[in-house]
Amino acid sequence: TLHSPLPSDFLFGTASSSYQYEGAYLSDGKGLNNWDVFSHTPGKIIDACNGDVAVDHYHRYLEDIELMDALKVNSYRFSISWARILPKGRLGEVNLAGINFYNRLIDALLLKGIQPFVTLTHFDIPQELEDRYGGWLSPQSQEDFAYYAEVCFKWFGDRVKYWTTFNEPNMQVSNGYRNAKFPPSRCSKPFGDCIEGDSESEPFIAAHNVILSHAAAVDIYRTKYQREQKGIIGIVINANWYEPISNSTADKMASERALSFSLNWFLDPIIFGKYPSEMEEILGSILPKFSSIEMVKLQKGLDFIGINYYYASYAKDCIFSTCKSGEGITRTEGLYLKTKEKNGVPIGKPTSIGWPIYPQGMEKAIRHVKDRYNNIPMFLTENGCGETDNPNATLEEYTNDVERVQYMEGHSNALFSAIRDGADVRGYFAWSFLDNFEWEYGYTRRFGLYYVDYSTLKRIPKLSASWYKQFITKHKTEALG
Ligand code: GCO
Repeated sequence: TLHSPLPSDFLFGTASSSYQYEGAYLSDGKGLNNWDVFSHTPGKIIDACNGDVAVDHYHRYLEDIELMDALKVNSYRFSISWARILPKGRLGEVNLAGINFYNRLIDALLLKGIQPFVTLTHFDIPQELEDRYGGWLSPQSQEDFAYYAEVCFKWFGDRVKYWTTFNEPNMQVSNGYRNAKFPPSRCSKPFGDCIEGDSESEPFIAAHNVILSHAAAVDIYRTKYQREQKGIIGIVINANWYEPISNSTADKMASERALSFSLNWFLDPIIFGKYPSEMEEILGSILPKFSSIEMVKLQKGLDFIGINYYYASYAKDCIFSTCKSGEGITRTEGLYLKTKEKNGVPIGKPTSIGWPIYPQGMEKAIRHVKDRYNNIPMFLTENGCGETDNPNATLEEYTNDVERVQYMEGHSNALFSAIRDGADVRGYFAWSFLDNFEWEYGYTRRFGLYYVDYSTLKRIPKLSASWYKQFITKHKTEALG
């Protein structure tokens, strides 16, 4: 077998987010956030559950860090709940009880040699910002995000060396403003009982404000904190892959458009100061423009890219051939048809939630980012296998997650080959440490290396937890030896 290609300072971690894990939704002065309000709205979450308790990480973080230590991880990716720190978004005082929770979490991690890898916003924002000015639809969000980011740098930056501004903004704005699967539940095409937006431009307006918010936070970090605190700052994008459905030029272009309308949408402006040309051509005046002042702000860029990869789809051209219905086909989505199969054959074996297993897609996504963005440092910030919860399963069936082990094996091999090929990937985070609240799917989808019994909140290791521990041990030993 080949020697481990991983550098000795490689980060092996697990990933989580505040709303999906913490619970304690009204504790210690936290304000309501958009997910609290959304998940309490009937009809939004399929099992009618919410994150009020979630996996109670807020109270059980010490136990959870013990379990992480047992896994031998050397990093933990989590997000900060903005509404815990600034209950009203910007106005009002910093909530010291919220600050103290993250101080205790960070200190306890560092005591075990586990590096905090911190997301500033993983979908949840103070509800007050939605109510006051419509959240990301307003340019005011930029100032408020920058203010919040600075509070975090100031309080935590002495110990946090890895920052990311946003998690998967590409999913966030599509789900929040196009198909109403996420708050603020707006849509540009009819979908369930969404609040119909005034135009199809909303996802692009929200994205524009997110990109400039990222830039504002990076600017503050660079000018006031980075020299002293010596950390790095980036953004996390969903990088699910698109294979052209045929060798035709039209279908190859369709897969490139699919990437432009998801991943490059955010990374191109941050790195090159402009939107992808395919987006400009197709969207015309729907796509906001960067003013010259904004272009200057964008020049701060980022230090690394975080990639979340789960699965791949096929992309079929919808410009030169007709697409009757399906995801991706409208002008604002990029004019390609997204399918999971070709002639009835799936691109990869689907897990029980229907996501095809296709590790080559991860390798290709890494290569795409490497080539397009000049081999910038990358972290694989999420990768994992989701299963539909079967309430009749025995504990033995829950914990014997052979499919998840195979998934992780396949994807770690894809990661190694990308690294051998020269990609500068510096860490891997399994999604997820524990089973948790899976957004609009509530508790019906499980991604954890640890099974969570939601009636007792007990955490029980699955086979994948012991696999991951062995995997980490093996690579750490090889890197040293
Ligand atoms: C994200 C993801 C996670 C999900 C995971 C499984 O945005 O980072 O949506 O929060 O839980 O991707 O779907």
